[in-house]
Formats: sequence, structure tokens, C-alpha cells
Amino acid sequence: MSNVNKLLKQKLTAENYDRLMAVNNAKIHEFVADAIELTSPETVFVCTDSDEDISHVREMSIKNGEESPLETPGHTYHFDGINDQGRDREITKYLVPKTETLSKALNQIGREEGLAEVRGLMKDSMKGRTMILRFLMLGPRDSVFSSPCIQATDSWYVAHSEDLLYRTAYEQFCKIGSDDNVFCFLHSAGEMSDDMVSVDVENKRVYMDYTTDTMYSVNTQYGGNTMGLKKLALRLTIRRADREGWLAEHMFISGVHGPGGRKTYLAGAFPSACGRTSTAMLPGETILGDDIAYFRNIDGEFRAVNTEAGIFGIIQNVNAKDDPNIWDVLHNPGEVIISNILVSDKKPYWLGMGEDIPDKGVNFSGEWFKGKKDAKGKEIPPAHKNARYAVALKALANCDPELDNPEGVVLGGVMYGGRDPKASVPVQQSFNWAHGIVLYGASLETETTFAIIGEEGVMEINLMSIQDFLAIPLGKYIQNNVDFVNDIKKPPLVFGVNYFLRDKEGKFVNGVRDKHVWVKWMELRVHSDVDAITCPTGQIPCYEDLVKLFKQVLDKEYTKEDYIKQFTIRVPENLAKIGRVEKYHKENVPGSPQIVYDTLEDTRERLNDLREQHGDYVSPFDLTTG
Ligand code: SPV
Ligand code: MN
Repeated sequence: MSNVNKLLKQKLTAENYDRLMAVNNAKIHEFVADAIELTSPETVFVCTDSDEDISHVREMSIKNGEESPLETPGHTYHFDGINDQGRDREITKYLVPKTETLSKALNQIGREEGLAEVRGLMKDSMKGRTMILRFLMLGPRDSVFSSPCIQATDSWYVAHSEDLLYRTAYEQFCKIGSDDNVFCFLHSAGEMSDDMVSVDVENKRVYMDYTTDTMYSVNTQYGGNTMGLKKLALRLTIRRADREGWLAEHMFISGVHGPGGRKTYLAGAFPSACGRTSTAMLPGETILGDDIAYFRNIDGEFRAVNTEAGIFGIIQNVNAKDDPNIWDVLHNPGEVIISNILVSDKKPYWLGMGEDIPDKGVNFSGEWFKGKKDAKGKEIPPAHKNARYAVALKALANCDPELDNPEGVVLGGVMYGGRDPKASVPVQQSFNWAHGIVLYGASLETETTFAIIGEEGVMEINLMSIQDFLAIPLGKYIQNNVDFVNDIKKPPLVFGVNYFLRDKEGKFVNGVRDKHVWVKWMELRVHSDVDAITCPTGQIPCYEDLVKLFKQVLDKEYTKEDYIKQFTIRVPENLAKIGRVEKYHKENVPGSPQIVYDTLEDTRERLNDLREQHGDYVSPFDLTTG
């Protein structure tokens, strides 16, 4: 018997040992043995996904105090510690071997030094606790898209959340054999307070050893830092996809209905808190995914799957009128975990829910009352802006029936959007695939939001909204995207969207629900059902088409003034943006493809030409249909 087996036999009960051994995979056994030696749990629970095991995880989340029941049956709430309620870029690092270099835009640390640090913080971190092992699948099961993952965690909340958000796969693992393509995630919440929140957030670390596809996360509970299958796996998958010639993207996928009963699948990339989930969940359309998508060329078709099976969505501003589907799930019996909201009389309250919020209750700061201040004298809001809900997609009435199709769905279009208050029109279509990848994706400029710990409202470039997760050279990633459609018969159209354009007074020029019209317009464009007007940065909708769509979708009269306000080409702002994007690529993206510089230069020329003809601010009525 190998040392690994000996250790496992010694530390696991006979039942759990047999469960683990049924998964006959040396990499997994070694990972678990090492994790046990490092963190010294009291017991190990191998979750087989039987109904009994799944219920045990759910019950333990409550018994252990990481979750508490809400009034609605099946609903629970969970709190993360102060300063642990969003992804944290500062402490999220790639472990880079001495022989390699990574783009300087990526946060990193030498592999040996980083391993010593994070493993030092994890030493004995599970003493007196249970290590839970979960076997899960990214992408549909039994599919070319499938990617197996094992999660070891001492948090029942993390293990429970993964049940809602991912595909369980113990059965698939029992057939996995010697496959060493498994991603391994080790998480420990570290020292916990009586309220069961991680206390040592100063020593929070999320370190990624891409050389062994192993990730470490410690002294944190926030889902985006701890559920390995979320953003930790995305980073590893991007490397795998690069090696194998496919794409892993930070994108939602939804099915948009068009004339004659047809449905067209669109995918979209938005930085966190920039409208991704609300676009994915438009009333009347279907949702296939809200966060991460894999794309493959299958027999010349551009096919897409949702990596996940649930939503870890921002609850702020979810209200009955704009988000009826999720509102229903949040108000009916079923399995839901809500984090970092206010709880009063076992009812959850969040910012922007369209109802009065009580003056007192319990929130992430403990007993909360209106006017309560933190240690620095700053007023504590009732709920965190990045408060989230976790639900299985299948709980939604509009979940797309193709969610688990092993072949995925054919995509008609992709969109890129950010928070751009000044330059980009609300919706436009690129001249072709590469043009869109460069001008909307690789040029995505956005204001930072509350979803990332740090200052809000700072303009930054966030390549394809995936920059935080890119573990390959950024230029290579752009090139991979450009090249991906080379052998695709009908590449998706590419759109740029911006829900956050403001007027001179700082007011948004669009309503919250206008995005539904843009998406319907895209659907028509995919099928060449409407014309468009050429402008220097792409093609924009014709006024008459929007009049019809606003009436049809929102029952709204759409005026010429609205159109002019929204689609005026702002030449100086666009030129300034092109300048910033170009500078960014020169400084931060060594090896950025020539097509990036060429496209930016072409756009600059087009903008300058337009300015010569029509001045700085050009009404869409002064442009020609093309
Ligand atoms: C995001 O921030 O992009 C999310 C949530 O989707 S997180 O799990 O934090 O990544
Ligand atoms: Mn995301």
C-alpha cells in the first residue's frame, strides 16, 4: 500500500475511505492526502451526492451556524465578515515558477514563496473540523465540455452553495480512471468568530498553482473567493482552453425570442455589477447561464455551454417589476441561500428591493440599527451592495431547456459591455468578428464597482471583462479570440453595449429596461431582418426600428429626442478613449496583436473624418444607412 493510501486509510472512517477509493484516481488521492496532512481535520466527509448526503450538507450548514433559516421554507441566509464581501484582487495571486513570466497586469508571486506562505496559513486550519469533499463537474456531464473538479473545504456553506451552483458528479468520478485533468481546490475559512465568519481577513489569501491545477483559498468565506468552481476554475480553464484551442469566457448565455417563434442564443461579457445578470434574465426570454461560458468549434458550428448550473447573483436592485423571475424564486419555497442582506423577523431585506427596509435587524455587522457606525465612524448600510443570492438555474421558470445539452447551443451573437459614462453608444454592431473582439472586447473600459474590494467609480480597462482571470499572456488571449472563428461557418455577430451612458448633467440617458430593446435588435440583426447605420465605431440601429421595438417590448413611445440623446456620436470622447486603450495595450499588453493597433488607428481616422464633416457631436440622423 502506498503512503498516500496508508494515510487515507488511517484518517478516514471505513465508509468514507471506501467512497474515496471508488474514485480510482491517483491525483485525487494525493491531493486529499496532502490536504489532510496540511490542515489536520478531525474528520473527512466524502459526499457521494446521494439524497442523504446532500441533505446532510444542507443541515450541517445550519447546525454549524454558517447559515440560518429564513421564513420561506428552504431559504437560508449567510454572512461573510466585514471586508470579505467581494472578490479581492490584492490577495489573489498566481504562483509563478522561476522559469516563467506572466503579464505584469496580473497579480503574482514566486511559486515557492507563495506556496510556503499560503500553506503556512493553512497549517492545521481544519483542526477540530470536518473536511468536506465534493466531486463536481464544470460544463454539462458526459460532454466534450466537461471538466472534473474536486473541492475540499471546511465550510458547509461553501459545500452547500456548490450544490446549487454546479453539477454534482460523484458518479462520473467513479468512472474517471487515471485522468489527471482534474482541478483541485482547497479552502479553509480559517479562524472563525462565534458568528461563524472568518476573522483573520488580514491574512486572506487566494493563490493559484496553475502548474498542478491546484488552488488554495484561506481566511475567507465570500463565494467568489472560496467556491473553487467559480473564478478559480475559470483561471485554470483559460489555460487549458488555450492549450486545446477553445475558449472559456466570463459571459452569460440567454435564448432571445424572435419573430415566428424562433429563438436565438446570445452571450455577453460584462464586468461584475454592470448588468450581466439582468441582461441574462430578461422577462420573456430564457436564461442558460449568467456568468461563465465555454465555447467550442464543433463541426464548424460555434457552440456554447454554461460552465455552471446556478446563479450567484447580485441581489441589490432585484425588484418585482424589473426581475419577476428571480423575484418569484426569492419569494417561494425552494432552495435559496442569500448572503449579506438584512434580516428582520426571519425576512430578508436588500438595497433597492422596492420595499421599506426595517430600522433594525441583523446583518453582517451583527445586531444592526439605523445609524449604526463602524469603527471608523462610517454609517453601516442595512445590507451590502454586493449581497448575493445562490439558486439553481432550474428553479427559475425561464431556465433554458438546453442547459444540460452536452453539445451546447449554437450562438448567434456575443456582446461586450461596461460602465462607460462618456463615450460609447448604448448598442452597436461591429463590422465583423475581429473588429468587435478588438473594439468592444479588447477595448472594454469601465468604472470599477462594489463587486471588487477597493475604490468604486475609477475608470479602468478590463479586457473582455475577463482580465481578472487571465492566466495566459493577454495578447495571446486576444489572438485566440480573433482566430477562434477561422473555421466557423457562421461566426456570431459581435455587439458593443453600454447601459451607463450619461448626459452633461450626469443623468443616465437610458432606462433600466431599455436593454431588452437592444437585445431584441441584436436578435433581428442576427437574422438580417433590419438595416443599420454605419458610424465610425460600428453600426447602430435605425430610428424606425427602435420605435417599433420600444413599442413592442416596453410599450413605450420612442422619440427622436431619445434617439439623438442616446446615439449621438461623441467624437472627442471616443477619440480620447481610443487613445487610452492604445496606451494601455502598449504599456500592459506586450504582444498585443497588430490587429488591435490597426483597428484602433482605423477607428481614429473614421472619427476624425466624421468630425471634419459634421463636428464634434454628430446626430445619428446625419449618418447614412449602410
Ligand atoms: C463576479 O464578480 O464576476 C461574479 C461574482 O460573478 S464572483 O463569484 O465574486 O466572481
Ligand atoms: Mn462573474
